[in-house]
Amino acid sequence: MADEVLLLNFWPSCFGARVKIALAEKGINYQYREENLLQEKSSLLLQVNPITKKIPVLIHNGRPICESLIIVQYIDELWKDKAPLLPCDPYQRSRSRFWADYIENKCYECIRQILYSGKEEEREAAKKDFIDMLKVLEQELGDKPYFGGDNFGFVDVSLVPFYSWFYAVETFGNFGIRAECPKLIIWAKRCLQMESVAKSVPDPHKLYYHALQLRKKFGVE
Ligand code: GS8
Repeated sequence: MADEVLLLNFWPSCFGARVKIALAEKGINYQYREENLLQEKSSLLLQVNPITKKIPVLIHNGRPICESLIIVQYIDELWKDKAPLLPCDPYQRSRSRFWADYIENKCYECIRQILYSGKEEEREAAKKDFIDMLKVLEQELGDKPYFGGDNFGFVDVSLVPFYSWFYAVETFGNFGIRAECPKLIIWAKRCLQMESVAKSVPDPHKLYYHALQLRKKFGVE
């Protein structure tokens, strides 16, 4: 029986983009259902993720999997005929998970504060944290083409969707990111040359207008 795969997502989400990249890397056909989080959540989302009520959710043969990094690992473990996203060596796997966790704990929160915090000092602190975090990641990348070495993998999947937000973050935050971490920018552009990434990440200009709408809603100026 063919696998039934359904992704619940909201188009601006970096978390959903991770799952789309992983599915594309593995060549999995799936159905896509857009959740408009600016309006009411669907009854399906509330049913399949009653705990956090967040997207993305992957529903595989009727069974839901939540949390983007867990979903990406599930995809990697299940569909093994394509190149793995996580390394095989347990130590290298733990390192990949460490960096994905580091990104998870910092990246979105910095972007959220820079774009939407009503307090200037919070926005300024978040800008500094964001640059510091990117520099740490740039150092970890070093001269490798991808975080795991020669092949695109789990840490790349975890981070690259956030690059789409750089344009909005730089414009609304009125600061420059690109000159601070040039190697990371080259890495992001390298990843974007891959079809699986290019077709999965949100468009930076659409994200800018999405952020503009939310800033108006939250009264940030
Ligand atoms: C984050 C998902 C998330 O924040 C993951 O899947 O990796 N750690 C989780 N999803 C947001 C949309 S993206 O900004 C969401 O669903 N928000 C709805 C809500 O908070 O009610």
